[in-house]
Amino acid sequence: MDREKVLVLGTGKSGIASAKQILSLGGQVLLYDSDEKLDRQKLRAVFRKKDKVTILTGELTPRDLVSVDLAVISPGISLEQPFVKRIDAAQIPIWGEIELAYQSSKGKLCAVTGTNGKTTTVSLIGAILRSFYSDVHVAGNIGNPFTAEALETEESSRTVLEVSSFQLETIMDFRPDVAAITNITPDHLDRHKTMKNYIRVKESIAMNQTEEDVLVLNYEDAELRKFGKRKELKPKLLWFSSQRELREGFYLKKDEIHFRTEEGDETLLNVRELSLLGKHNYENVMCAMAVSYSMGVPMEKIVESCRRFQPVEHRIEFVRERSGVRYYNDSKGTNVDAAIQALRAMPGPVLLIGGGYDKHVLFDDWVKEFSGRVKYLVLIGQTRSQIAETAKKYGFHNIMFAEDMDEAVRDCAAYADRGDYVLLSPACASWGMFENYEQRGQVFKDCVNAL
Ligand code: UMA
Repeated sequence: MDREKVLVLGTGKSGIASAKQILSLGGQVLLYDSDEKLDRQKLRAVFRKKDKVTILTGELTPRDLVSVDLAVISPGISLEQPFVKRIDAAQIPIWGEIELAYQSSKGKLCAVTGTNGKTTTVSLIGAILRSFYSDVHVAGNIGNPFTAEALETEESSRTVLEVSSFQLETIMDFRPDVAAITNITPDHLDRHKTMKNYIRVKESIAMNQTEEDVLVLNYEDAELRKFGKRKELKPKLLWFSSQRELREGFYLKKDEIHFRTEEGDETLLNVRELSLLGKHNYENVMCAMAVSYSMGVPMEKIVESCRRFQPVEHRIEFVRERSGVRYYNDSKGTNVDAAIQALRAMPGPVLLIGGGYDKHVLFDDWVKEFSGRVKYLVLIGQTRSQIAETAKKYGFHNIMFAEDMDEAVRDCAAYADRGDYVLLSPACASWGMFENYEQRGQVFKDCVNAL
């Protein structure tokens, strides 16, 4: 990287962290963002005066590409963008932020992808690894760019990464010692166009793995079961299942998590000892156990950490009880499958807040779960009419539209009876109304606490 000229695309968390990594390695940075209204002075102030950073905004011209050795792309930027195609046509290699970090990282690496459960699984793996290893890094899509951690790693480090499909699109040599895919259901089809593409991208987490590596897969996901049978797949497979006893692997039997190997069957814990709710969470726990076990953590440390683990923020997070009504924040329920899991985890009647940014997916599977569970549906955001139409198609008519989160929360509070559950689980991304799902969740919690 020494003296190389690197074009960094995007000035969000990933772009800034990538630029800093390149500068630390002696490179020079052209930091680009399509947003021409960006405050360049504010952005420049993020760096030291002596740093070799040039900021470019608006249109990227052919002149900007002269003598550029490498481009590093942020995950939120689609490869279909005309400026990205121009960079590609100029034969400048394009690495994802994850790849840049990987090239400089040391120690052992595990990486988790999948449509849902990534954040909970990665947080739990982080907690388990910390119970045994002293130098642990938790990074990636979870909100802490890998490039912000990579140069801090040593041979003794253990890193766990949450990896999104956006990030996997631009890997090259990226090879985790242990990889896991939690599940694959429709999401981000506005970007990947077809389910086939989306599945292919998710599965590429294992593309550079060898016989020395481990791949953890969910046996109950039809796509993953097919994937695991492919002949060209090199890593050792470790399965988990919430539905059946496996000959080898982690599985749920009634309320107990078991681990079976050639040496025998061991009961590890009862799910009632966990603070996490719902079957999907038991799958996350088994996935985290399988990854941590493959990373060398002794089983008793794994079990102890699972027992102590608390749910992550914005994922079926209990907010408060008011007048006998319990409020849950599932702002991280940004797609249909995640929203179904949250709905299934509620033990009583639900007043559901949904809707948001349009990712071009269908809501039928979500709506089919409403019967016998949802009392009222309060809709916000761009997709509210589409969701309302889908709900009516299945005979569900208790629907209200709200202009903002405050109105949605107040509507729910007004219609809820003692013993009901108010759940924000939108089945959509937050963009358009909020900066990200964290902000949406925080606004929800503020509105609930202000009741
Ligand atoms: N930009 C352009 N041109 C474009 C599009 C975007 O210049 O055509 C610029 C924007 O003006 C902005 C920057 O790119 O300045 C944003 O980059 P980014 O969207 O990659 O955002 P980051 O802040 O770098 O955050 C990213 C991830 N965001 C996305 O994948 C959209 C974060 O995941 C991640 O936590 C972070 O890197 C650290 O790794 C968020 C997410 O929503 C949580 N992920 C999706 C999900 O979980 O479903 C995949």
